[in-house]
Amino acid sequence: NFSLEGKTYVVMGVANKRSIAWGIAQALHDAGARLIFTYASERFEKSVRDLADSLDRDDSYFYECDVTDDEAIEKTFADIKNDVGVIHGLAHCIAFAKREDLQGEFIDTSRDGFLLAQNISAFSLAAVSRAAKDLMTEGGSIMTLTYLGGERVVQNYNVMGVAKASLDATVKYLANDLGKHGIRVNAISAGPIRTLSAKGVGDFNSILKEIEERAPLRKPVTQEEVGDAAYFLMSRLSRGITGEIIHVDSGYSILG
Ligand code: 0WD
Repeated sequence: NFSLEGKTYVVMGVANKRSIAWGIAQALHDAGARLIFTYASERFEKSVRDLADSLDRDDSYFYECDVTDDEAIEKTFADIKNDVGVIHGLAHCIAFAKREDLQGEFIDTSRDGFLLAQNISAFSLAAVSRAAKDLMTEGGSIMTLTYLGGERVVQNYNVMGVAKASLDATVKYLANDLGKHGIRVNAISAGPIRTLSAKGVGDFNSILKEIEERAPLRKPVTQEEVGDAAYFLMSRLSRGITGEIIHVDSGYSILG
């Protein structure tokens, strides 16, 4: 059966109703799951709580967790352990790069900008997986969000493309480490979706237009479509899949 009733999932990275993380949260909720939300700073707390309030259940939990801070990660998962005990999965929907590094040429990326993007967008998956592992005593499913710009050059994606390449490799190494504990680790490579983060990418409109004109399905993907794929990855339907990068992108990645 496909229900997530009785299961608990951590969703990291809901910023607002356009966030891909919110599409994932809704899909997991609709399947009966209990949700735990984490947000980067106080600034996002109200919008995350307001969104969660629109779901018809009152056993959600909320924690502030800046993933650049080891102590914050440790504290967040200690608190989760204390408040709910076992978790069954985690959706990592977090990335960041400086706006100036998401336009022009990659070659101009600063050391700081490079390391910041790697830290928040790639290393953080390893850091939160390590902390979450101890709460996944019944096995689990960890997933992250990646993008085609990590596999090949996408104009303006620059430093974030390199961070996504690193994230994709991180998924594989984590899958290898955690498989023996019954924990799977996968990524969804989402097509472009207009979100807060997408605003930072130079000329995002022409990326979307290209999807409408050339992707096999001739339309951009939605948060709901990514959410349903996330639901599949969290459910037992995907129990044989780990270390995989699933493209939910209207088929765009098959084009040359
Ligand atoms: O086209 C797109 N939008 C695509 C996005 C296509 C393919 C992949 N993705 C990826 C992004 O790279 C990212 O990994 O999906 C993920 C989610 O991005 P999003 O939904 O496009 O963007 P947004 O709604 O801005 O969410 C990004 C989150 C925010 O949420 P919270 O509530 O946690 O603040 O990443 C967060 C950001 O604030 N974030 C951090 N979270 C914790 N610690 C940090 C941090 N230091 N920095 C940024």
